[in-house]
Parts: sequence; structure tokens; C-alpha cells
Amino acid sequence: MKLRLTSYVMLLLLILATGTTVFAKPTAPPAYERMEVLITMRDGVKLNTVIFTIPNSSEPLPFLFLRTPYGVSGYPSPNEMMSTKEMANEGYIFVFQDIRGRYKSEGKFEMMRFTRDKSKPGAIDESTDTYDTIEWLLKNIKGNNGKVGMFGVSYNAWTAMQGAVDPHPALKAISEEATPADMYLGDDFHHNGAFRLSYGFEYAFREEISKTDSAFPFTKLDTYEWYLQLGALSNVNKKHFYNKIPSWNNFVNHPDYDDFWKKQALAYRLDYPRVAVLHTAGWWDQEDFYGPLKAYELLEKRDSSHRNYFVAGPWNHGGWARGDGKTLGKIRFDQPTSEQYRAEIQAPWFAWHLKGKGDGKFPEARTFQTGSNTWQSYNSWPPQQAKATNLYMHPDGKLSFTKPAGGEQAFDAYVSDPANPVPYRPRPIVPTYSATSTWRTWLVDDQRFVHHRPDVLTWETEALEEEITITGEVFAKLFASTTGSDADWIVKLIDVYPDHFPEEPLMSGYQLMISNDVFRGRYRQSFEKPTALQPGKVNNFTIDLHAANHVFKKGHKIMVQVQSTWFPIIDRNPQTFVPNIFEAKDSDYKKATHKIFRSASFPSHIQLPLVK
Ligand code: PG9
Repeated sequence: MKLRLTSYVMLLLLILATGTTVFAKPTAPPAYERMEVLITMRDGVKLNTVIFTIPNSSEPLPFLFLRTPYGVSGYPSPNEMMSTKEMANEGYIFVFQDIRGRYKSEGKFEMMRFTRDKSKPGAIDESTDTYDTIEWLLKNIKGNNGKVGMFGVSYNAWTAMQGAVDPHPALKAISEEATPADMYLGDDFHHNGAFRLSYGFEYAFREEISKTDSAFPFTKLDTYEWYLQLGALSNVNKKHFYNKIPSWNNFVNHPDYDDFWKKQALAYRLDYPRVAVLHTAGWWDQEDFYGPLKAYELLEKRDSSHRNYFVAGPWNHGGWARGDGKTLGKIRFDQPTSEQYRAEIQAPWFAWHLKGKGDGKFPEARTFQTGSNTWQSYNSWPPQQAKATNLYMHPDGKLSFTKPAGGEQAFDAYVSDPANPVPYRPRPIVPTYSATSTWRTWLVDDQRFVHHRPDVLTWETEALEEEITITGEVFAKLFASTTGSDADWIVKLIDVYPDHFPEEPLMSGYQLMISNDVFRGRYRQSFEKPTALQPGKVNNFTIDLHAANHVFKKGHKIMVQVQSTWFPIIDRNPQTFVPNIFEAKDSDYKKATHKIFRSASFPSHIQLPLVK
């Protein structure tokens, strides 16, 4: 990284100039003191807050503030936590708070609470709770410099973003790391209208059955089998939740993209960056990859004061905040990407905004390019130099940049059977958050575990003679038909390692997903109003596969896989149009034959952002 290199070079020059050896003076990490207090909000509700101060600090310190539903009482001192260590060494007053209704805080928890009705005096939301807490901190915690930064991963990133809705004037900077932006279009609970069954079910139970996190008591180790036996989604309330889990009831009552989801989305709450925001995304984030990309895009449109920045790296959900980031699953990155992020991106970001240290010059976008394993900086994201280029499906499983010439009826077909769905990660699929779960790394799993299933279609290029770099947005355009009246389309863009790979022999032939997503066919015309697919009719489906920055190296192949089930992360599409899939009966789930066309008039393809 640039910063690290510059300091090494300067040190070397100093040694050469003076002819002496220079030793850095070791600085002891600041000694933090802990207190736990209840802070009263405007409506009288008290929120449990843990505060770490540096009583012997020689200078007034800014606050770093995190708000979470996951319980703060057990938090160790910030210099003992990997996610905060770098910032702790710099010296801040750290504040960790249980949000309303969770753990030791009073009040009622509401999943991603809506922004308050501002016409109602005294109304509250996460933004007012943030404001009231900041007000209290400024008045009650001695030795503060009057500035506040907020940070956190996922739900905690989302609460940080709520602080920016009507920000307290002392709030100067936010590091949002994987905030959800839209729970219907691309984050935890749905992707393009397809329901994220195992995540939605397990997370809603976990947060809403009691004030503290609780795991659903599965009666099987392999949840693939458990969810299959559950059958239709209408069995969830009948057999397990008995209408007691509010988020589940919201899933059932809002199957389409209605005002409930729109009002929950960031686009409804935030207009322009009133506070400086650093957005952080992980290329293989299994929970909220869409969120930070969208949040950056949304605020960038009106970022006249240049406060909005983007970072992405080779991480899973929150991977930048823990560990060294040298590997993810079996994939190697040759350098400690997470440590680099914390020390050279996040810590300087807060040091500038809250302490005025450094030069305040941050690249608009800094993303780690996988494949080449290098950090890259850009003036815009996605960078403008990328050229959208189509990679087409051809007969015999071939993929190439040439448009197909075949007649109308050139297609590949498969039978998708809801009774035998394609697993999304190798079985046993142990519960999402259990200790032995492989949930956190499933996006880098070797896709050979489903390759050659008859309901997974595959196309691939020849071994590449030159490397191919993609930087920016990836889309799939499928021309497809079904014998049913609804269908899901899952598209996976894959980097296939060479068959003989002496560098890492165990990686020979590895199929690494670079981009992927699912689209629920009924929402082809609109996410608000689902419509049945006409059996046998060829429709085109555009599927946003989000962004990537990747080099497919010489000797590798590019592969595309298409399938219609991804179970149980995505619920099974009955493949028979029903008005609300949450109310479908077991008998509605039917086999169907799907066709993917690859002809001159129906040229299915992937659109890649090619960079020369
Ligand atoms: N992905 C989690 C989440 C965030 C917001 C709502 C629901 C779930 C999380 O890691 O916090």
C-alpha cells in the first residue's frame, strides 16, 4: 500500500542520510477506563451504553460511536478488539450502545425501525436516539473535543447511517461497513424479489424471539433437509412461529415491493451526504454486498461537497474488521488486506475527520483487484474506462465474445424440480450462525460440487490466451422460457483455475464464483406487481450481478452456470404462479422444464465491464 511504502522509503532515506540506525520510539497503547450507563432518550426510554475513556489523555478526544442490536456489555477494551485496535491506539472515546429493545436497553425493538413521522411531536427513531445520545455524551463526558464519528458492520452500519438522517452537528464522519440498503432488492432478506429463506427465517427468530440473540432449535444438523421437510412457506407460522415473529409476519404480508420495503430502504431516508461517509463492501459478502454499493451510488448522485467515498476488498461479511485478510476460504490474496484496510484506510479516515491529522486526501474509490491481487484507486466508481462487452452462450457449453448465429430454437434445457433443489453450499448445511457453519465462506466455495448436476447448465470459454480484466458492473441477460408460470433464474460468473496449477496444486480446476445473483421471474415487468409467465414464451430477464474488480488470468477459463434453485438460502419457487408465495400450498410446487436460448434473436449473455 502507498502509505506504508512511503514511510519505508522515508526511513531508508533517513538512515542513508545520517549513516545511523533509527529506532522508532515504542508508544504504549492508551489506557482505557470503562463505564456502563443508562442514557435517557427524549421519550424517557433508557439505552444501555458502554463508554471507554482515556482519563490521562493529554488532548481532548473525539468520540467513536457504535449502536447495535447484538449486545455491548461484553465488549472488551477497544485496544483488545481487532476491529478497533488501530483506532484505539490513535486515541478516541469509544461508545457502544444497545439499541432500543435489545439486551440491556429499554423500549421496543423494531427490525430496521422506520424513520419517524416528523409531524408527530416527540416521535422517535434510530436517528433521534443517536442524536439524543450524542447530546448527552457532549455534555457529560469530560475531555471530549466536540466531534463524533460512527462506525460498524451491517446492522451496526445501518444504525450509523440512521445517524446521518437528521445528523447532530457534532457528527462528522461515518464508516459504514456493509450497511443494508434495500432488503427487498438486494440485501439480507430478498434478492430481486426472491426470498432468502434460511437467512430470513433464522435471523428473524434470532432477533425477535427474545431480547437477546437466540438460535432456532433445529431438529436436524442438515438444514437443507429440515427446510425441505418444512415444505411450503405457509407451514412456518402453522408449525413453528405461530405469528409471534413480527419480521416473519412482515415477509408474509409484504410479498412484493410495496411501501413497506420502499420506506425501509435507505433511498427513502437519505438524500445527500450530510456527513462524510466511507462505504465499505466485501466482494464475497454473503449478507449485504448490495447495500454499500447502492448506498455509495445513492449519495454520490448528490455529493456536491465531496464527502462520499467507496472501498471494496476481498472479504466476506465484516472480513475487513477481523483477522488479517490474507485468505478467504481457499483463496489467497498475498497480503494482509484487512489489516491494510484498518490501518491505512479506516484509521486515517477518522484521524482526518475527527482530529484533523493527515492531508485529508482520500481516493474516491479504492478497491482490491482480485486475481491480480493488487489495490487500485479510481476517480469514480464504477470507473469510466470500463467498456461493457457481451460474453455469449453457445452450443456445446461454449462461451465466447462472438454473437451466436443459430436459429430461433437454439437453446439448452433442464428440468427444475422443487422436490430436489440444488444446494447452495455443500451439505450438511448446518444452521447459518452455528459454530461449525460454512455460511461465512460459501461464496468462495468450489462450484464443482454442483457442476454436472442435470439442473445446472454450464458454458465456458477456452483457456484464456491473454488475461481479461473486469472492473465495474456485471449483468446477465437471459432469454428464457418455462413450461410453468413462474421461475427463478440464478446466474453465476465463475473463474475456472487451470487443470494443472503447480502454483497451488489443490486449486487445480477450482471454480470460483466472481459474481452471482437470483431473479424471481414473476417480477420481470415490475417488482411491485408480479405477473405470471406465459408457458413456453421466451422472455428476457436482466439480472444485476453487481460489481467486481477481477483479473481472469491467462490459462484460466471463464464459466457461467445457470440454475433455478439455490436451497435453502433462496426459497423454492412453486413454478406455478400463485398471488403470494408465502401462502402457497405444498401442492403448488411443481416440476418445470426451463430453456435458456442462445440464438441470433435470443442471444443470452453476460455483460462484462472490460478494461484493457
Ligand atoms: N446481516 C445482518 C443484518 C443487518 C440488518 C438487518 C438484518 C440482518 C447483520 O450482520 O447485522
